[in-house]
Amino acid sequence: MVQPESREGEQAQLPPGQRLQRGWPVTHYGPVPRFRPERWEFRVFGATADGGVHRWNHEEFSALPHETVVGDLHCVTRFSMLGVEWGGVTARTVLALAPPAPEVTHVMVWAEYGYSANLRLSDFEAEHTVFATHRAGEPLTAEHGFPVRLVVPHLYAWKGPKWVRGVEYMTADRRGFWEERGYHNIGDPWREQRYSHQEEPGDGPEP
Ligand SMILES: Nc1nc2c(c(=O)[nH]1)N[C@H]1C(S)=C(S)[C@@H](COP(=O)(O)O)O[C@H]1N2
Ligand SMILES: [Mo]
Repeated sequence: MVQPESREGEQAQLPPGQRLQRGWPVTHYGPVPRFRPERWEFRVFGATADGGVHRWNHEEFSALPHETVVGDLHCVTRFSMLGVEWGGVTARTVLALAPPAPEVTHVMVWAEYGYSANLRLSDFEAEHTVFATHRAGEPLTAEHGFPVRLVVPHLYAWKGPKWVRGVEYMTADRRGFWEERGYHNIGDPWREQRYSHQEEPGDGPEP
């Protein structure tokens, strides 16, 4: 039997070892945090250019320039979603509003309950890296990260914390939550960088 052409096209867009997921499963460690708008803020701290902490409350963050980005989601447990429409604030907008010091090489993105993911500045500043508030025009649901989750379409999805609360600018690399627990420091699905034992010299700090 001949496969419909769209399936073949989608297969070609899947990184090695991944399969297509219909629908949108919920995947995370720990409980779903409750959103408390009066306590919520988005903080940029660490090695900022002006040495200060930049903060936005929910109303202020919601008023930042809103853009739409199309990007995939690849979970290291092997399911992928292709061509998802995300709406929100691009990492480039955050970098422009809260510039990093020239020495910054990496960022740590922090979420509720201490979840974190480290990224090279080059991955963070990619044009499709987005602090998503919406998916396909609809606000995110609580389970998918409301009010804000990061999406880094070219890396495995653990690099995109749900329930983001802040970004730390770093002048050296440091492992985040899953990177400390055996997952690859960089996490490029096209190179199948799943586990820290696959790391090569220069891919990250000592595990
Ligand atoms: N705060 C937080 N964000 C997280 C995780 C988590 O455990 N905690 N899991 C990550 C993983 S492994 C995946 S695959 C995606 C799943 O996003 P989804 O539940 O919206 O599909 O969220 C990522 N973001
Ligand atoms: Mo995942």
